[in-house]
Amino acid sequence: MTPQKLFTSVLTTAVMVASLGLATNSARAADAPNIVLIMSDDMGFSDIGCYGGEINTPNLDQLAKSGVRFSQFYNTSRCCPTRAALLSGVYQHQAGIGLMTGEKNLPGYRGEFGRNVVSIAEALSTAGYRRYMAGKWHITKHVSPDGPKDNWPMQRGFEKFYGTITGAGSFYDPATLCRGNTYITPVNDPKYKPETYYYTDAISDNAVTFLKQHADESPDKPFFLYTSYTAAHWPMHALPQDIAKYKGKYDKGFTPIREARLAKMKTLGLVAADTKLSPQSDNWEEVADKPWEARNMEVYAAMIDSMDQGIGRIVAELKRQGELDNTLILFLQDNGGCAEHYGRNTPASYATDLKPMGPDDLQTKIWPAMQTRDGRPVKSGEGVMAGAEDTFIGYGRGWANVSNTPFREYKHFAHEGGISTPLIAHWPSGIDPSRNGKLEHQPGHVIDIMATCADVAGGAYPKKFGEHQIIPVEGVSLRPAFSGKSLERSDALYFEHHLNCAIRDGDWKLVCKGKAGLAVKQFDWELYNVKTDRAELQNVADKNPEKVEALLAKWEKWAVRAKVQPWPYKTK
Ligand SMILES: [Ca+2]
Repeated sequence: MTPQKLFTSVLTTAVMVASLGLATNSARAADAPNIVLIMSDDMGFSDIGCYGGEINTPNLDQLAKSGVRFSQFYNTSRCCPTRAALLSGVYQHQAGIGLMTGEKNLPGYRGEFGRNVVSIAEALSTAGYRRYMAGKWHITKHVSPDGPKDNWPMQRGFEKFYGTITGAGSFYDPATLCRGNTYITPVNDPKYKPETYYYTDAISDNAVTFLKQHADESPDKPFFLYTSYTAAHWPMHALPQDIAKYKGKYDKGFTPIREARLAKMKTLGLVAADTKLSPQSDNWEEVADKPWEARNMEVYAAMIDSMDQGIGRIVAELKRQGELDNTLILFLQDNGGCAEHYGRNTPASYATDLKPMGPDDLQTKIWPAMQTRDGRPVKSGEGVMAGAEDTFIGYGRGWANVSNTPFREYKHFAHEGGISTPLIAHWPSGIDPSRNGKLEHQPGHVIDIMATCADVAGGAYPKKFGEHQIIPVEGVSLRPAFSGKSLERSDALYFEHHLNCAIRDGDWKLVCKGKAGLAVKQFDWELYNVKTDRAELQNVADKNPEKVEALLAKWEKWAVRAKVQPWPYKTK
């Protein structure tokens, strides 16, 4: 086609698109689907309604009803490594983020998203996708407003970005808040001026704005939208109207909620009918301040409720544009419920000489925020009722145990409570209606998301990007599972974070909490058949020494290949 003809064709298409209004993408080559990847933060396997929870998540439930839910999908058990594996399609160590964003001077532990990998946004740029991001980034050690910024979203494939460069922070005044490459504050951003600033809403609203702008700017192109919520990571911050919905709901403590969730999970078919609850971590009768502890869970539920409302607004905008049918929406969580103790101790004292902050003043501490913008101290510890901007509380181990019903352990760990996540896949044009509301029981991992995106976008995973050679993707496309077919996985799934290690091979899982200074073989490895014992209650390692040995050998081979070793592992 000559340039003149191409121009005429584009012009004709543009006129056609304009005349048909928003509800068309007929100009798009090969009809590649849009992709909306939504991830939440520090939530347990059974929190949302369609995975057994009592928390009100009608929008996620609706996506599940008209899509497919995966019952054995895995993350890496922590924020940074999950984001590195999710965005690159390789294990997090291979992408340089085996631990968090700290430099350990080892290839797998650089604390920086490597240039030997591409992000999904970079990969999809080669397939003509527009790429937008709203939310938490957290895969670079460089968070200063003065740079370097070469591993920030705009330098790793995204064309528009609103969100935070680092992890946790206040929902009313997030530290490291940026628009594009520029640091902003909730009060000096000319492009977003809500009546009440709340980060979850800000992420949802900016995501919707990016979708609206896309319809105006490039309706002939598919888009990739990465929406990375910080709900429901500590601090427990939520809006009063959302907290009010859960008033009194958790007054009876941990046990009734765990039991109700397990019963619902069995009804939904998410776990086997004979699944038992893992041991309960905390006794409600021994909780000293029950109203305080119940309030923490009310606020946690409200945070998730608010996120679901925002997902509803994103879905509504896709529907309004006529794009919902040809959009692959994926929802998942970055790690299991969090038993960390942050915000649960009362400081000895609070500053009394605080001054109000100006509109351009940045929160200098990421957590806890030192003060509110109007000059009040931020308070922690028992008795401080969570929710408002002058509080900073974590919901604690007892509720994290509830979030991870019926599994053992938490965020950080390779047991099922740490690494299990929902995955909802919704794509009316790409998933047969006969699969609507169905469960998919094949195991999957966040490394599969890149392969899936590349697959549906038409094979957009590059071997070379710029001047950099790109390592092969480790995950497999989930697309066959959308229609009930077998995944083309030839290897096991592997885990390592903070010496917590596991291998999932078929129905077998070998898992441990490792200890620094010991050789890998000296770790206390546990063996489970997760088909019959997903809650990991019957360790059968002693009865199956050959299986343990074989799986351990496989894990060690992977650990060397994937740059997990040598970390603090002894070789002998
Ligand atoms: Ca997290």
